[in-house]
Amino acid sequence: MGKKSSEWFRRAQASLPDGVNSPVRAFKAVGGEPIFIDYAQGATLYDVDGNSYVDYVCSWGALILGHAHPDVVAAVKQAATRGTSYGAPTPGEVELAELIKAAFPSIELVRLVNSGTEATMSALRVARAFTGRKLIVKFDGCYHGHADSLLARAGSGVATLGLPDSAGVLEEFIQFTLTLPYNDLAAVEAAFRQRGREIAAVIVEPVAGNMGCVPLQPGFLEGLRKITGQHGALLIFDEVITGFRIAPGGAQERYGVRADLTTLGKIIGGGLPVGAYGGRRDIMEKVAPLGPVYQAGTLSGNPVAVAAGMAALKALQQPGTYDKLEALSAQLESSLRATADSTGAAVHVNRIGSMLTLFFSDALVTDFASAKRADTVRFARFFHGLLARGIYWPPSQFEAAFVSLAHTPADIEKTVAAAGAAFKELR
Ligand code: KE4
Repeated sequence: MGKKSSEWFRRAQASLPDGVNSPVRAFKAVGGEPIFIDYAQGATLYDVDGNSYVDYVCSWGALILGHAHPDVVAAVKQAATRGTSYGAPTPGEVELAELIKAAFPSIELVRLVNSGTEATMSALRVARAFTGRKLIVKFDGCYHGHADSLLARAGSGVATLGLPDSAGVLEEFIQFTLTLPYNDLAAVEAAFRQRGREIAAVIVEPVAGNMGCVPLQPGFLEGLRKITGQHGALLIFDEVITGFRIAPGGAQERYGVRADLTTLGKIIGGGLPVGAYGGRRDIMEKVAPLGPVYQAGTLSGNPVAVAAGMAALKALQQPGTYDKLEALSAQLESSLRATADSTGAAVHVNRIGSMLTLFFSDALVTDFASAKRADTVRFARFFHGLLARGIYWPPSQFEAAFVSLAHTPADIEKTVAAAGAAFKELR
């Protein structure tokens, strides 16, 4: 821990809850104090003590191009000179909406907001208004932002009336949230058999990133699509992480299953605050002022954020972008597996595209229950072993690591060498 970082952390704790503006940044899951970042460039972070790190957090997935991408910086600079916010419609937000629709054929109408939380909260409201039903199904271990009705998790196995996962979330707020085991289609079928007519929507991370990276079993998305269709419930894909990450059109493009509503965030803002929710026109026409579902935002579609998002999405359209990400990510996965094997470390790597998690578990991780069996103490020691060697891995076993287009094979080699040394320290 650098001296200046410690000083900043102390000072931050006097003004911010535990010195951070989002809990996962505080290193609570791995111990120690967070490092304070001075600046970043490409795949590298520089902390206030002058240390540098290969970054695999990438602003929790937002920075698929890497930090301070020249196109994004130029677009932000140019937009800012024209004013930072008008609270009135602008051509840029229309163009960003069109870029999103071009990648997601299931999105006929879209509303820009300022975060993934706003996107999912609004999508649920629209789903309830459209169907006239109350119940929402989510999956244990999936995180969809911090809206009250989504801060719920299974109390036990099958369909469960949510138990608050956060103080201040009243049971009344989540009594209409059913939480099911991820990847368990039988549990979904049972819930719909029991209460199908009350279920407004199923919301799912089509590749989970928030229990660590956990892909869905083959057929699960198709099963959700079928069951929701049969019962008149909506299928909501929370693609805040996967959108433009695992393919330009996210999981819907990669797996060929269309959602009724899709939520987006992170990458579409190019590192600035942009979220979005959208989908079928007949559903989205419920949104004010066209329809009766109220949702608003002072800075929604903000011209500077939209300029960053458009620059990022346009940069991603370069030919070979996703092939390059796949090659880098595959190299990281295979080298980490080989190094773990050679040092006898009991780890499992789950990877989809350029999102991956290294679980300290000798068993497959296919849902939250199996993810929670990972050895978080060893993960914490591994995390610090990497950090001390200039690698900034996500500070939680239950988060995904991200590869960006700014990472190089040399970065991957440095990472794998550091991982090998860190694994050895665990012996
Ligand atoms: P935001 O409100 O943080 O922009 O988005 C919420 C959200 C919604 N859906 C998914 C699938 C998400 O992953 C997120 C946010 N992800 C977390 C960590 N994976 C953001 C990091 C943080 O909370 O600080």
